[in-house]
Amino acid sequence: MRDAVTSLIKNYDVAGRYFDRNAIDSLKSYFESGTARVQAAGAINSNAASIVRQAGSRLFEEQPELIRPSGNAYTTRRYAACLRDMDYYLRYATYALVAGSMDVLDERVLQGLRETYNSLGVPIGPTVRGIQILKDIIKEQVTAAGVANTAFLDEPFDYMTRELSEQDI
Ligand SMILES: CCC1=C(C)/C(=C/C2=NC(=C\c3[nH]c(/C=C4\NC(=O)[C@H](C)[C@H]4CC)c(C)c3CCC(=O)O)/C(CCC(=O)O)=C2C)NC1=O
Repeated sequence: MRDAVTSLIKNYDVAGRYFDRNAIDSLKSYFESGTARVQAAGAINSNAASIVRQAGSRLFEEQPELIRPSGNAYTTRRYAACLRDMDYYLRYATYALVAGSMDVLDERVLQGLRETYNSLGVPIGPTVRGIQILKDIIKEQVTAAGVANTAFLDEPFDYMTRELSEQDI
């Protein structure tokens, strides 16, 4: 698992090169955004359970068929599994935010996930929507916590939805 700094070091070391202007710029941007990223993680962590509950309610309000008898989130067990998955997406998104790298998502979340979902009939479209709702909610909360520019929060959520949506079935 890598973060923004170790990825950069690895790339430059492979080429046997000192950091150049590009590397220095990306290091600067990583460290300059560090406080905001850590602040965001703090705001998310202290509210994670409630964020997941809210995101679940919004998703099931928009797509009530998911929790009807023919829906994939029907039954208490599957409903709980769905919210647990949302909790995974939120927790790993905060890791990726702090790391400044999506590597942790590839390694711990996305590997083999589409295959698992396909084999269990977990619908990808509504899952992607659930991840977007999580993103909307945390942007509201992180803004409320006093972080002015929240654009950086998009990346892990957009990354997961992009990777999950690449349908090959
Ligand atoms: C940390 C990385 C990680 C992820 C991401 C993960 C996902 C994951 N979700 C699963 C199931 C599931 N996932 C869902 C999710 C949903 N169903 C819906 O209709 C909604 C759209 C959606 C919620 C938003 C459901 C309902 C199941 C249970 C399906 C079943 O057993 O029939 C399973 C199958 C095994 C299990 O039930 O635990 C995995 C592996 N596991 C992991 O270790």
